[in-house]
Amino acid sequence: MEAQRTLVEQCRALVEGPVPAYVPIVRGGGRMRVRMLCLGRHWNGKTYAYEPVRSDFDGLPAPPLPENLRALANGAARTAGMALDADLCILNYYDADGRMGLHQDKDESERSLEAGLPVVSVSVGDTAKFMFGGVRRRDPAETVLLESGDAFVFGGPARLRYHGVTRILPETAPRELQIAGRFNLTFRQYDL
Ligand SMILES: O=C(O)CCC(=O)C(=O)O
Repeated sequence: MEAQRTLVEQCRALVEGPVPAYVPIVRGGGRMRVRMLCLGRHWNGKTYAYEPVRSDFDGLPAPPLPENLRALANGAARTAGMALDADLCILNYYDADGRMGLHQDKDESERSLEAGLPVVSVSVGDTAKFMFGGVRRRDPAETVLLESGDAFVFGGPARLRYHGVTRILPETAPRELQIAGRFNLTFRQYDL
């Protein structure tokens, strides 16, 4: 719980920091239902490509990926039996109405995707209803409840499985965290 509390504080400081989180407008014109901050590299919601600065928003540089977060991700991957040297993280804040449509994480380098380097997802705060599907959009998806403190790792043949968040379950965060909503951090390794 102490580690979760520290992580919540760090996430808060990052999203309210000098390069604050924002609500991306994606290439179809839709507003995402999260506040997003990319660390290490910026994911551009208009081009679906990574870049050093936020050219789809305010031109500010993506803040560096903090070393303790990188170590957290690499350790979670190792625990799941996979190797990762995370170099970027997408930090999302979901309020009670937050969600994320079904998608694949496939904007990292071809070499990273071909090697099946895992995505490590770490959650703190309210529980999320997370959908985990197959490698084709039409494949059936299972629902997994991601609770505060959970890490979910998908790599190897699962690296390109579709996933998304259908709902946040309000007021399910541990009381000690004093948080309404949810932070999710997804770590990836852009290149080998
Ligand atoms: O919030 C989550 O659990 C999923 C986040 C996600 O899919 C992403 O950042 O690509």
